[in-house]
Amino acid sequence: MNTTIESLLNDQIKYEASASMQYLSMASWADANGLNGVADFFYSQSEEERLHMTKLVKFVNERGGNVLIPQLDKPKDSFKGLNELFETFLNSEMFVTEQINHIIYQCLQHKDYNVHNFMQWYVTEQLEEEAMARTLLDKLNIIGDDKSGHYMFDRDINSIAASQETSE
Ligand code: OFO
Repeated sequence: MNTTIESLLNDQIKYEASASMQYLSMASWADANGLNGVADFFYSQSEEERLHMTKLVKFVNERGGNVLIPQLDKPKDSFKGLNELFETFLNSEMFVTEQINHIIYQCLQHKDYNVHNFMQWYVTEQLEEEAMARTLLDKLNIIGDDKSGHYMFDRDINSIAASQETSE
């Protein structure tokens, strides 16, 4: 495997792992603040990111590359409220999308069409996750500081997320 691509895939393993830990921290914050729907949503996002990480680990190994399991920075664990929580979610997804686009670009530069093909799954996944994060943050911006709005957002978040997935 080309060493530049191998190193980018190892970086991506770290980003997926960091997103998983960040979302676990957000789930725990929501759980501790009585927002059970939001907590469930982020527990499941955290699991998804872990799967994205594992998929990369397996792929690099299958291709005979060298996987470096990374040390992670401590995730953010305090939030002023739901808006900050979902801004963190959107920023994290936008960051990951940028990194994936960078890998795609480098695959084309190095003519690694195999990795390019493998990464298409991540491109689609990022499109969906970024759209979901944006939709949820838009809804929160409409709700503003209204407490009953936050109550309903927490009650409905998992059905909003599911309907977004089925409409894609
Ligand atoms: Fe790994 O899909 Fe989002 O970040």
